[in-house]
Amino acid sequence: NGKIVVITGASSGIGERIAYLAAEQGATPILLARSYKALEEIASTIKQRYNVPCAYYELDVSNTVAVGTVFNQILSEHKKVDVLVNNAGFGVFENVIDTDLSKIESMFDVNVLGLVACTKMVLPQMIERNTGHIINIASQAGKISTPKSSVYSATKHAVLGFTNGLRLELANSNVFVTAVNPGPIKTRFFEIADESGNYVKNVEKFMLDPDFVARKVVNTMLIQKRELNLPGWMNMGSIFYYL
Ligand code: NJP
Repeated sequence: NGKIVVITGASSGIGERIAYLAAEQGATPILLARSYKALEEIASTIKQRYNVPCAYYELDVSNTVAVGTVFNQILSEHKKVDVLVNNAGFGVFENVIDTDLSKIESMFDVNVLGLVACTKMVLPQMIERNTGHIINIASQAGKISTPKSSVYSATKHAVLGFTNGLRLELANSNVFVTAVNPGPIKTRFFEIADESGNYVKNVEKFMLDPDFVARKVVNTMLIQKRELNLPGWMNMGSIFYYL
């Protein structure tokens, strides 16, 4: 399909799976993350397996200056961005009283400000071309809060608020904005989020497969016109309280 699909947080988990599945559909994935070596390997697999171009750039989305530089480079090298998947993110599941302010700042910097900064870089050319799709990976935690994830949950509430507002701003255009709200997914996410392993132990049997989530995201990318409820929001799995 030749679409240029930029994916943040493409070095593992859902982002990596989205890259493979987008390539399978004939898109050109552009991979962003801090782990350059991992991106290099994923890009090489994509080119061999799916015979599509694939580029990758090292980027910490919380560095807004770097976001500007890397997206300008992408736009100059690839001429356009058809789809932006704002997927980079992390959580720390701790009571607020035990959480360092630096970790709290970092969650907001990556999950919220980074996402907004990346969005701002692709919007002008999407509006100008009157086509494009911004897909924000939010969470069920963006709809309901649970103990020990107050701050993570606050960041995902912010993502949902931003997504809904931006969608209204673009309501008369052909630029779509979607939020994806998954429940717990089997990824590396919990190595940081849940050091004790207690949360994972409780929800393991309900966890979503990253491929399942990635497939929903890639199917959403392929939508060409506004359909019932889509692109809008998408819920998957449920929310758990066993912290
Ligand atoms: O987790 P993981 P997921 N700058 O850890 C990147 C949301 N979610 O796939 O930079 C740039 O495998 C990191 O790359 P690297 C979750 O909130 C998850 O599950 O190389 N990139 C890696 O590629 C998140 O928004 C669950 O370390 C940064 C990627 O982000 C999204 O799903 C449930 C970065 C994280 O991959 C993907 O998470 C839910 C930075 N500063 C929502 N920091 C779940 N797993 O249960 C991190 O509802 N990354």
